[in-house]
Amino acid sequence: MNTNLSLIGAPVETGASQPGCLMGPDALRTAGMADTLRSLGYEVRDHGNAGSIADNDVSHDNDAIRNLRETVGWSRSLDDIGYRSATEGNLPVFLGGDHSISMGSIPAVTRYAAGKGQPQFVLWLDAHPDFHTLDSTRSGNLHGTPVAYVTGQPGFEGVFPALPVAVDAHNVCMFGIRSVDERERENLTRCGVTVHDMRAIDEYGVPVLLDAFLERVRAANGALHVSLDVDFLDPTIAPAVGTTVPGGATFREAHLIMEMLHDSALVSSLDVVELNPFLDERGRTAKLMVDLVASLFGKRVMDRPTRSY
Ligand code: 4U7
Ligand code: MN
Ligand code: MN
Ligand code: MN
Repeated sequence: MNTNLSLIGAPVETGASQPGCLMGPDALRTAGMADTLRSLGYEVRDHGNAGSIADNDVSHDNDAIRNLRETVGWSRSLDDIGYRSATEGNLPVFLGGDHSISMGSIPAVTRYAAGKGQPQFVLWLDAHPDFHTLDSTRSGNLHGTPVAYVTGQPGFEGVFPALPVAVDAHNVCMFGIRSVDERERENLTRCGVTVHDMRAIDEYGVPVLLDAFLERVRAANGALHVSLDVDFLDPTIAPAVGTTVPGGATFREAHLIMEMLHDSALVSSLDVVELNPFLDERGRTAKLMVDLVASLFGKRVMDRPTRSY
């Protein structure tokens, strides 16, 4: 795994209905993100918070859509910053901000991977598939649309930046899903996204499902982006999120995913999104997110041989 990490703060809340994600990057910093990663042996550079380039006048005829220009502005700016960070040899860690930041982070890393001849894979850890298009969204909250955009679903053209390379929907694997809107369900099935809902985790457990996906990434020599939404976790352990859904991943399920990701050595970029510090209890969700990121970057209880594949 790349040991040069760049932290990119993305104080974005215009994609969500509830205010508060704006404070996400700073809460993750306060919970010790940079020093925790340094203590694991990484070179960590905190680039501070990015800004939006909101000098566009895009529009769309779905009147439900909220803050379209701001979100397009953020996706441009995060795409620039993320791409630069990757080309400079770093592993970008995007500190959100709501999940609309993936409309910048994923295009950036996908473009970078394509330049090296690598297909992009995405592990989406979320209660929701975020697979609405600009036409299908009812809430109009753009944090519900990033996966549709980055996989090149129709209707984003002329509004969001054109994607030089889209992520192949077959290379997206979702874990923790338990709230899917009807239009999303139809499109997910049609496009061939792998959706491991909570029932799949109950029935098979994390290792069987995750090993199969990691094996595919490895076989394709792919780049792997991990997008971790706070609401992937059960709300009893992670209350600081505006879109809680009961029945989420447990503490150990989440850590096991991170530990297996570390052992795979495949991860090339990361989003930590949807933390709303305004809804937190004495920083416990922020601390849990930092702890999960630490597991992804190699924190372990005991030294053990790396799992062989
Ligand atoms: B998140 C929702 F209707 N699907 O479109 C919508 F249920 O980034 C939720 O995963 C979107 O938190 C959740 O608004 C976006 C809703
Ligand atoms: Mn999400
Ligand atoms: Mn979600
Ligand atoms: Mn395919």
